Amino acid sequence: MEFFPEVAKVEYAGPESRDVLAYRWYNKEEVVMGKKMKEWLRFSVCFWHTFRGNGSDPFGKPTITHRFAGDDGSDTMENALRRVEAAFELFVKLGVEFYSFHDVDVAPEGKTLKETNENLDKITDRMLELQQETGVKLLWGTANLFSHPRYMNGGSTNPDPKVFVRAAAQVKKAIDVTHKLGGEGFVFWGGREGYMHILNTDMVREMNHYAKMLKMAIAYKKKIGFGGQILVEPKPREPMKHQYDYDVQTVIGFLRQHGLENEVSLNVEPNHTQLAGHEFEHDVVLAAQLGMLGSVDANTGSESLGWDTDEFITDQTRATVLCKAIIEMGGFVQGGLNFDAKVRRESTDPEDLFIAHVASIDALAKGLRNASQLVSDGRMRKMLQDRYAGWDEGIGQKIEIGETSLEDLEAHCLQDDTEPVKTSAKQEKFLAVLNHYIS
Ligand code: XUL
Ligand code: CO
Repeated sequence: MEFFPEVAKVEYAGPESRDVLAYRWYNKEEVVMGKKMKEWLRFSVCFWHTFRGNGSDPFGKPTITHRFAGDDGSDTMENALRRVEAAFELFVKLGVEFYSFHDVDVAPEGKTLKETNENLDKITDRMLELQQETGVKLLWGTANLFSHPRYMNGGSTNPDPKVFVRAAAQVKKAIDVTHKLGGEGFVFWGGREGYMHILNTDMVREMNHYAKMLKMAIAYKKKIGFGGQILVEPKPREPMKHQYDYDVQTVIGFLRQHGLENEVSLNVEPNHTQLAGHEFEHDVVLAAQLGMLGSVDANTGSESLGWDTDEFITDQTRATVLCKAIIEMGGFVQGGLNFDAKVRRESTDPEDLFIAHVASIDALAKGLRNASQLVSDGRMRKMLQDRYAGWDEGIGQKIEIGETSLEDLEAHCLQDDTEPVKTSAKQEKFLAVLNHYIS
């Protein structure tokens, strides 16, 4: 059965095309800077927004109740099985090679853990067959430790150890099925790992418990020979008032505090970065430069709405800056660009799901092309190097290699007490040069 009869396979048609269901820039086998576009970009469709999102928001009921032909909107095993068939049809029609999911996205929860696990086994058996039939692979799996009421006070950071134990059992099973499906990663997104009020919260104890959960996951991964990366996805708030995985810098500090920096890498989502008060690209660039960028949840927020709107990236400038960071780190190893993005509540046609992915895939493919020229021309790199050139020689170099004390620098200053020459930061020039690569 065809689940999206209204949409044909999306093909590369070149820049002259005016078809919103064709690729103008994403020519997956084409080589850009020594690698195929599909290898640089490693696009992934997320299961939760694309197949479980229903358009509801804090003010309104679902607007999207039937995602695909035959979707009866129910949370039954029959519909779950139909849903995975529909999902693989969408992946194949888009030509995307990866997907991601939470345990609860694909299989209905049973009355007991045992029943839930059996449901998950059955559905993931079919997913494995579909992977083998289509060649589509799993980018990462994750356990949803935030939707069920039992997790209202957190999963790994819950004041009640009984909830922690339940969360651990769920994490174990989610790692098991991710391993079975050959997933390249397993994500921890701490949606409720934080607090609503500081007065009723023992922050340090909660964060230590969170580290314990990560350590057990790493131990289990090694025990079963799961080769995927363990990832933490930062987000500063929403649903909680404060979340422990605030942003990249905070998470790296936490990982180093617990000796986990070599075991865990980061899944960075630009919309979360924006919620932390940074620019769209800040966390991606920082994590990439620190060698900690495992994967990206490719989306963006909206300047005029204060919450996590999870929009598809369609802006070429943003796409170019994002791809510049990916090229400069040499590309992903096990990660990719996962569309943790959703169509608007008002976009209710099944074809809108396709149009949204195609628009973002193409914007990012154009971003990759732009960034490859920007990086290979080396003009901006040279401008940056020039700005820091003083550190490559003389006293600057001595400070960098740790050969100086405060007394040395005082002596240096007393000997040459002239004012530093004012040097322009050239921000507008950097932006002008960036624009030379965007057309
Ligand atoms: C929520 C979010 C999650 C994670 C996976 O803001 O980004 O969907 O990506 O749990
Ligand atoms: Co995300």
